[in-house]
Parts: sequence; C-alpha cells; structure tokens
Amino acid sequence: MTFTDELRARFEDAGQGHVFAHVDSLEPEAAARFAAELAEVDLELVGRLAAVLEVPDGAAADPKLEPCTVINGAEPAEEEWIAGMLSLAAGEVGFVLVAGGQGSRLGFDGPKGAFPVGPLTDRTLFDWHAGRILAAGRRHGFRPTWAVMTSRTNDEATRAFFAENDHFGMPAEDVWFFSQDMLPALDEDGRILLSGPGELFLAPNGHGGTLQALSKSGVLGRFAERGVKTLSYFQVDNPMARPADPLFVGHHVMNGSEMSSKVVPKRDPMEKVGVLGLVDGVLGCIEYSDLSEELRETRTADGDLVFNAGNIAVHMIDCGFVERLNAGGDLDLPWHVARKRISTIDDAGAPIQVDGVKFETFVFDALGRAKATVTLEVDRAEEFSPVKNAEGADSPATCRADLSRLGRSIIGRSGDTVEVDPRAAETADEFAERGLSVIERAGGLLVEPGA
Ligand code: UD2
Repeated sequence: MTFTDELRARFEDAGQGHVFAHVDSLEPEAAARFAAELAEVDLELVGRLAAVLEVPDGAAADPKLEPCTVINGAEPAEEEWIAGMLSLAAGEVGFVLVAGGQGSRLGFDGPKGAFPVGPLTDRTLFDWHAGRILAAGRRHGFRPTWAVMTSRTNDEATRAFFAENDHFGMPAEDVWFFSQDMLPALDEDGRILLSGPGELFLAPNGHGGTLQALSKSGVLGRFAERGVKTLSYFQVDNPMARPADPLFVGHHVMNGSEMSSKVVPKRDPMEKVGVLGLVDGVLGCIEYSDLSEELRETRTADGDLVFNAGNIAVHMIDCGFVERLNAGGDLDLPWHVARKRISTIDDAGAPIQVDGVKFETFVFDALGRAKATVTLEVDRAEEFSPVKNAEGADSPATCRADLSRLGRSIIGRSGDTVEVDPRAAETADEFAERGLSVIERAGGLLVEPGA
C-alpha cells in the first residue's frame, strides 16, 4: 500500500491529514511519488514553523540597533596580504557558490547562473565565477575546489549546464554539487499547502540552508580531505564577487575570525541592501525594511551614513564553525517568513491562489554565533554589481555597464565597451604584468587569457 497507515497516522496526528484528500484520484506512479515526498517531510519542524506564525508580527520588542566596526580595505595591510596569499597557496580556501534560489524577480527560466551578462560576449554568471576561481588557482599556485549549492528546482538543470559547458574549464572532479533542503509552504493557519492533488508546494529553505546542506551532504568532509579549512561563500547573482581575495582571507585568518563579511558603503539611504550592524549588541544583518527612516538617513559628522555597511553577501566561513553550528543536529537559526500568493488547490481539487507563507533561514544570522568576526569594506566599483531585477537598478543592463567600466579601468582605456575575461586579469596591475593584448570584437574590446 502506497499511503501506509503509519504515514497517514503521522500526518493526521500532526493536524495535516488534509494532504491525503485527493490521493484516490492519483495514478499509481504519481501516488508512489507523492508518498515518497510525504515520507520526507519533517513534521516536527513543520510544527515549529506553524508556531512561528502564531507570534504576531512586531510582537518582539524593538531591538537596539548600532553600527558595527568596519575595517577599511583601502588601508595598507601588507601582513594580511601575505597571510592571505599563503593560505590560498596552501589550498586552505574552498569555494562555495549559493545558487539554490529561484530568481523569480529576474523572470529567467533556468538556473540563474546560466544568465548571460558579458558586456560583449554571452558570458554567463557561472562562467564569470568559474573564471575567477581558475585564475586564483593560477595566480597562487593551488588546485581550487568549487562546491555549487543548488536546490531541487534547479539541480538537474545546473549540473547539465555545467556539463554542456565543460565545467567552464575546471576539471569536473573539482566541481561539486550539493542541494539545500526544501520546505513545505503553509497557509496562515499552519496547514501544509499542496501545489496539486499529489504534490506538496515546496520552496528552498533559504541561504542559511547552505550551512546545514554542507554538513548533511558530506561536502564539508570532502573539503576537509582536501585540506580546506575555510570556505569562501558568494552568491550567484554578483559576477564581480572576488572569491579569492588575499586581503580578505588574510584579515580573516589573522583575526582568528570564524565568519567574516565584505561590505560596501550604501549607494544612498534608499538602496535595498541589508546593512551589517549590531542588533542588541550582536553582529547581524539589518534588512532594509527593518531600519527606520530616521536611522536610514542619519549621517556622521563626515557626512557618511551611520548605517552604511551594505552587505554584499560575500563571506569567509571556517569549516570548524560550520561543524559546530551543525553539532546538535539542528542548525537553530531564526526562521524568517515570506508571505506570498501561492498557487494551490481547493477542497474540490480546483486550482486557486491563497495567502501563504514560505520559511527561510539566512546565512548572516550565523554571524552572531561566531567567536570572532571581521567586516571588511571594499570598493563597490570593483566587487559588487548583482543581477536581481529584469529592469532598473541591479538589472542585466546595470551589471553589463559595471563590468564594462571595470574592464576599461583594467586596460586603461575610455569610451569603448570592454570585457575582460576574469581568467586573464582581475586588476590593472595583473593586466600589465601579464602583457596581455586587447582584441577588437563585436563592436568592443575583449581581453582573453593567453591573448
Ligand atoms: C540579499 C540580502 C541582502 C543583500 C543582497 C546582496 C537576504 C535576505 N538579503 O538580497 O541583504 O545582502 O543579497 O546581493 O539575503 N539563495 C539560495 N537558496 C535560497 C535562497 C537564496 O541559494 O533558498 C541564493 C540565491 O540563489 C542568490 C542569493 O542566495 O544567490 C541571494 O538570494 P536573494 O536573491 O533571495 O537575496 P536578495 O537579493 O533579496
């Protein structure tokens, strides 16, 4: 029997028996698939998520918000540079890209990393990241390992895209894929929502899920076997992220930090990035919407915003710290709720839309658990231009323009559209040192490795 008495009893005892309402209409194959899906649901966790909904919004007391200490990355720090280069050269840094999100704001059908953002070529987000990692291996003389986090919604397509593109020049055995968990969305009464008669409505559990998935998937252990001690964490949407920055690695290592973050000064008070700051004395990320207009606009005597440490979601995270976070078998990061219209079915099985809730944990909530942290300010023009929206700010158009501007500063020319393959050079100094040439291509200037 597909839906065993034991399975039914578990859901009924948890007040979720309605998930079986339509199973009589299912073909045997669909029924087996649904039973397997249900068997995987952690009902104890679902109970805890439902309890989160019972706490009214705004019930918590207003936390005290203060800016955090930020190290200026433009200050000379030779010792840190050397420490970072030595750590990279020793192969102690492993790379973790988070690409499990759904990219719905961009309206792109496919893994977000397959989105083309080369100012001249169709170079995709994944290619930019791979290029930077490969170049780091060449520059510092080590064999990089890259773990890409997917979710069930895009895992297969992501692996296929990497295979089609020959892993962007990386040896296939050095690129690992692992998936984050999915969680059922609930209605406002805490009932599990179905997306069809034999299907749960599932959503990825947030980028905090990376910390759990690294451990559960065995990837953390495989990194340890390769001698990796610290993970360089970055997001798929920002092709300017520098995953192997010796300065950042050096500050992290020399400060004995367990989790470090890069920030950029906010473009303006209204920019929709979270800011790193102290929440009741504990380091965390204050989301744009949680900062009152008054705090958002407050400036120092120098005219800088007081809450200015814009989180670009680039972190160094110690493997030992990830292990410790997972030690109890439960990550225990706070749950954030996202209220959305969700396509589900009514009691008769007809499609309807209802107000529902998705649950996520956020990686930056782990900052407060770290014994030591570093927050390093870097130059936005060199390191941050995410693709988030189809149009306007943080869109493909702004990202291409920023990549081209960076390319022009690397090759020291003005005016043209420029694309510098990250495998070739990341800075003007490296471009000059390597004696690379510039070729005219497709109405612009291109720099390729070995050219
Ligand atoms: C995030 C931060 C924001 C700022 C900004 C910088 C949050 C809530 N906000 O905004 O403070 O730092 O980034 O760019 O994080 N992802 C997964 N699995 C998931 C959810 C997301 O892998 O379950 C990945 C996703 O593929 C992407 C990244 O996490 O690479 C960011 O996710 P997002 O687009 O939801 O975050 P965003 O842009 O709201």
